[in-house]
Amino acid sequence: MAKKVVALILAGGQGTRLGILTDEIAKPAVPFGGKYRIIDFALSNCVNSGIYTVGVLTQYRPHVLSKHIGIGRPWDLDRKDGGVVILPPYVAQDDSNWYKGTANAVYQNIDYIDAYNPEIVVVLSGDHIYSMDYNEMIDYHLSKGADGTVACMRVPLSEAHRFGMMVTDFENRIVDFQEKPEKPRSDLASLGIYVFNWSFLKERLIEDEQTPESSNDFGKNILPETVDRDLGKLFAFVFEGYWRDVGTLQALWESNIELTRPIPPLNLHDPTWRFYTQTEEYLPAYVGRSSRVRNSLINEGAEIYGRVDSSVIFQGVQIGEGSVVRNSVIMTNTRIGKGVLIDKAIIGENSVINDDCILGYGEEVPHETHPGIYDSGLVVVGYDAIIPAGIKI
Ligand code: ADQ
Ligand code: ADP
Repeated sequence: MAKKVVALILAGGQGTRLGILTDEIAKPAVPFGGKYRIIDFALSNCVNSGIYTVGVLTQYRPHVLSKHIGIGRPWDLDRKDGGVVILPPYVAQDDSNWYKGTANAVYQNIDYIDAYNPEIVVVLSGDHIYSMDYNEMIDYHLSKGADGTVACMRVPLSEAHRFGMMVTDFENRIVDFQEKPEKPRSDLASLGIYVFNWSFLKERLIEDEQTPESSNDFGKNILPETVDRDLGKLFAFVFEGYWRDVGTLQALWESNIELTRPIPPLNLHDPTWRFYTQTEEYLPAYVGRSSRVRNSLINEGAEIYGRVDSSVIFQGVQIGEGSVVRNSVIMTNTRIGKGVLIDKAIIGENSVINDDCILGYGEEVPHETHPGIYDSGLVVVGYDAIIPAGIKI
């Protein structure tokens, strides 16, 4: 890559819609795919794209995230020149008001960025699962002579209220941008992945901070203002690869279970596009004599004596004899006793599910056991939970 690029990963979001899974940790630190955490995907995309200067902008409960990223060794980001840096907010008042919005988070770190004097800054969200070569987007951005470029995808109109929605002209220039509109004017949704010329962005951020009524957010302020007041040229880059927003429990569950298909839409085995993570050492996984395992991801340290089907089994998970785990995500070090039935559930790390429990929403779970607490059709057990023997959820 000819141009000097700095990547900024926005990793401060609280992710209220992930409920109990984000009570203690920021959304980008939520475990995913058997051994990863969500932020591993953005970090790996950076290094695979040859971007080795990465700032991670934190806010809400950054402890697990900081520990996970450490000095960045698994991603080859433990470097003297560049590398990965965790950027906490400057003024610590309470748990959620340190940064105002995403643009303020970048504004607060202008000095960090300036120190590298980059031509281009890539702003990424730390809570998406995707595989993307940012060079393609940067090349497109340069070829358009853009000030900023927004990655986008077509979505069903019923989903538009969750996204920044844009209208483009014949050459893909953005002529209208609305953040989470009730009445969308197109089906082109922003993926929250931005490429900016740094000189342009810096000027916009400084101006935005001087606007008292602004919430200092890319989607709510920077992008629509740039378009409405014609302050610069923004282009849309249509992305056609794998991209998932795992911001709801249902979406998190689905993208995990997708990995168990014979040909998964996201290929973790692509030797040219590996995803890296920081993990502890575990013993080899052991699959016992009475077990039956199919279409599943089984990670190191797992011990399986029961039946596992279409599930993601994280490291160090134990599944006892006579237990059945289907269509479920069982996170690190969870212990499942004997005779347990789990179908369509997410079980958080370090949980204990004692003998003869029945959890889940799947076909194998008898109907009368559904309390109907969550209409998402999914049972979610938080981290460190202990479910007493014989409980039905
Ligand atoms: P949302 O994801 O709803 O929409 P937001 O909640 O601002 O927007 O989160 C964006 C990213 O920034 C997330 O990774 C979040 O963790 C992080 N974040 C939020 N506030 C932060 C802060 N103060 N400091 C650091 N990080 C912070 C955005 C765009 C939409 C787009 C969708 C795509 O605003 O236009 O369609 O992403 O998912
Ligand atoms: P937000 O405030 O971020 O929109 P919500 O609390 O409304 O988040 O939750 C979003 C979705 O997740 C809802 O459909 C809700 O029913 C579901 N949900 C929330 N917590 C749980 C949980 N513990 N188990 C299963 N589904 C849940």
